[in-house]
Amino acid sequence: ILDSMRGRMIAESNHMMMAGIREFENKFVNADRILIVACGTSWHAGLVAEYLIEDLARIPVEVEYASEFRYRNPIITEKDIVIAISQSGETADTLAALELAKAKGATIFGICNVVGSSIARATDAGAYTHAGPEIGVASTKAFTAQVTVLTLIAMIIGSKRGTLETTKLHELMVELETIPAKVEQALKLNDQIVEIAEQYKDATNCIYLGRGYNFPVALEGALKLKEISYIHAEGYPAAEMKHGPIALIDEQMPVVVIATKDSSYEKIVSNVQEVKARKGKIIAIVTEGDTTIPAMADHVVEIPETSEHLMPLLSVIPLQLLSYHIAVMRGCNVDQPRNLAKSVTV
Ligand code: F1P
Repeated sequence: ILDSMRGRMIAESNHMMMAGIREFENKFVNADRILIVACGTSWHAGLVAEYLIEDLARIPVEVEYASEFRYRNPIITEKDIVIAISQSGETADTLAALELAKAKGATIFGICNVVGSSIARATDAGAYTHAGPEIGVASTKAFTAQVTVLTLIAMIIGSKRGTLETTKLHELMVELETIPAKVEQALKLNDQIVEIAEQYKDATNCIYLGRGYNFPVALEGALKLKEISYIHAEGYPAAEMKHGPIALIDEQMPVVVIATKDSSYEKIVSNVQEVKARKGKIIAIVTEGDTTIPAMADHVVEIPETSEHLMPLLSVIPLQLLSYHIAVMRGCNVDQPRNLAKSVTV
């Protein structure tokens, strides 16, 4: 299965004239460290990759805001692999970050959606996401495609390095095949999300909480709400809430908790209890069949079960739908939000 998957990736990347992952495989396998540079949604995909690569391939990963990278004299060596992620492939900060890393001798792998874009051309190798054109300014399907490519990379390196056991690899490959059908299922939540959006369309603030693989998803959910509906929203690791943001919680505060069944589930139950005790309005994204968190939540959105490694591919969908419907109800232009550019080239 792995070979066929790898074959598919190589066929894609060769087709698009990027060198592809096969030629890069040994570099990845022998890397001491992987640095990921990106902005916005692509940065959130990079954070998912940090969990994936460290867990499955046991290579240290650092995820950097490309917009900050060059201002702090970063330590980069020839042994580093830098993954630059960008939907548009034109984001000036990401391009500048990869050029800085390249000048210091690092090898650059690109993950871009737009074929022939500036970032794709500046890399040593890479993979296109082929998500199709993002019609709107805010990235949505690009996130899913970026996370998918990064998942495959983590699985391939993990299996090559021997850190990902064959049985576990096989399970993940089989599960990955089920994801398109599960995405379809998650999209059927649309009508339910319209009802939730109706109740929160006039909110002025919103908190998103997640743990583990769902932490970057919490950040992404908050970013989508800010970008297209102009509601102030912040995402936090669920346990970070008690280090400050908990002061914000009262009966007016919607709190979106991404609490699917995974290794951190028990911990997030206690975070939900803390929100409940302060009368926050809980919108819980849970795994189908869960009963513990639904018993405490004001709204429950059930998504299909999957491996925690693949969960961001599903858990982001209700959050994207929620932002979309709230934005439409508020009369915002979801395709062309104010002040935002599709490619931030300055
Ligand atoms: C990065 C990004 C997007 C965001 C908006 C502004 O773009 O921050 O994530 O939704 O469009 O730009 P990119 O480098 O992935 O093209």
